[in-house]
Amino acid sequence: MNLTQKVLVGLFLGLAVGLIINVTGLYDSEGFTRSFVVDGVFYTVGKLFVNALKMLVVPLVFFSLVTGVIGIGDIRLLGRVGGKSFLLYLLTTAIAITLALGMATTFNVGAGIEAVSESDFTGSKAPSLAEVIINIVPENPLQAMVEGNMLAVIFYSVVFGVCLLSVSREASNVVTLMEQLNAVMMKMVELVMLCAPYAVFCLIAKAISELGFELVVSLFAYVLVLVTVLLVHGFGILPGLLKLFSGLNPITFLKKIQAAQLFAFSTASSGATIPVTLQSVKNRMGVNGSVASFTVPFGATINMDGTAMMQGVATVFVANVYGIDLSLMDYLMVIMMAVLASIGTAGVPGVGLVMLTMVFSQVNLPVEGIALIIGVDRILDMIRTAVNITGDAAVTCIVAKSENKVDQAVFNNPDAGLMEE
Ligand code: DAS
Repeated sequence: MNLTQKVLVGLFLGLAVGLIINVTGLYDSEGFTRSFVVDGVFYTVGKLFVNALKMLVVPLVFFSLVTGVIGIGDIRLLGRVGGKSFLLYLLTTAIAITLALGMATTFNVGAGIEAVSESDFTGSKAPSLAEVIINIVPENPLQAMVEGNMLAVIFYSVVFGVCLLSVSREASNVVTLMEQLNAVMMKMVELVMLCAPYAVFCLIAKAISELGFELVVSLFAYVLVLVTVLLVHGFGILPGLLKLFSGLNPITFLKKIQAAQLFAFSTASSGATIPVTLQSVKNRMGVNGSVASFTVPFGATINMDGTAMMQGVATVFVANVYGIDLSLMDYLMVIMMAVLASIGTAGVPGVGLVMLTMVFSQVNLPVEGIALIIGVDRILDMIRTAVNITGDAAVTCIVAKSENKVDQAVFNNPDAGLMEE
C-alpha cells in the first residue's frame, strides 16, 4: 500500500474505533479505555506527530524559499516572476475567502447549535494590523525563527535568497549548501510523513471518542459548506483563472495535477507535496524549472486558498454558535487576516487551525470556539491542502506562460512525465 492508502485506512479505522468507544460509553465511564487508551496512547501519538511537523516548519520554509529564489537564477526574472506570483497568490486567496464567507453566511452555518460554554482551547491574542505589518521585518531573524514568527521568517528567507542570488558566483558553496540542506529537509518531511497513517488513526479516534457522532452530525453543515466551496474553487475557479490568464486547457491541467492533489490530500501538507507538485508542473505540464522551482515552494508557503476558505467558514460557524453578529468591517478584517495568516503559515498539517486563532482574535470571536471544529479538521485539512497545491500549480502555469516558459507540446501530451506514485 502507498502512503495515501495507508492514511485512508488510518482515517476509517480511527472513525470506527472512536465511534465504538463513544457509543459503548467507554469514554464517558472514565475507566481504563479513556485514561490509558484515549487520553494516553491516542493523545500522545497524535501530539508527537504534530510536534514533529511543527519541528519542520521553520527550517523547511527557510530552505525551500531560499532555494526557490536561487532557482530563479536571474534577478530580473525573480522580479517579474516574484511580483506576478505574489499578486496572483493574493488574488486567488482573496477570491477564495470571499466565496467561502458568502456561502457560509448564505447557509448560516452554525445557527441553532447550543453555544459551548467552556473549553480548554486557548489561542494567542492576535496582534493589531499595524503590529502584523511591522513584525514582518524581524529585529532578530533567529528570534523570529525561534518564536515561529512565520511572516518574518518568510521575509528574511526571501531577502536572504535574493542577496545570495546576487553573489551566487562568489558564494557558490553556500548555494550548493542551501540546496543540499533543502534536500535534507524534504527527506525529513518524508520521514515524518511515514508516521502519518498511525497519527491520523490516533487523532481521529481520540476526536470521535470525545465528540461523539452527534457533534460530528451537527458539524455536518459546516463540513458540507466548506467541502462545497473547496471543490468549487479547486475544480472551477482556479482552472477558470488558468484559462482566463494563460489560455492553457483547464481540463488537461486538472488531469495532470491529480497525483499532486492526491498526495496533498493524503499528507495534508503542502510542504511535503512540494516535490510532487514540482514533478507535476515540470514533467507533466512542461513548465520550465527556472520558474517552478521558485513559484511552487513560494506558493506552498504563502498561498493557501483552501485554508483561507476554512477560516472564513469557521468564522461564520463559531459566530453563529455563540450568537455574535459580525459587521461588514469584521468580514473585511477576516478576509485580510485570512490572507495574511495563509502567507505566514508553512504547508504542514493543521497550521490553518493554528492560524485561525489569529483570525478569531482579530474579530473578537471566542478562540475556544475552535474546539468545536478541531475534531473534523483533520479530514478537512486533507481536502483544503489539495486545493492549496492546486492554486500553487495554477499560478505557476499562469506565470510561466506569461514568461513563455511553458513547453506547450509537453502540456498537450497526455502521457508526458507520467509518474508512478
Ligand atoms: N495543511 C496545510 C497545508 O499543508 C493547510 C492547513 O493546515 O490549512 O497547506
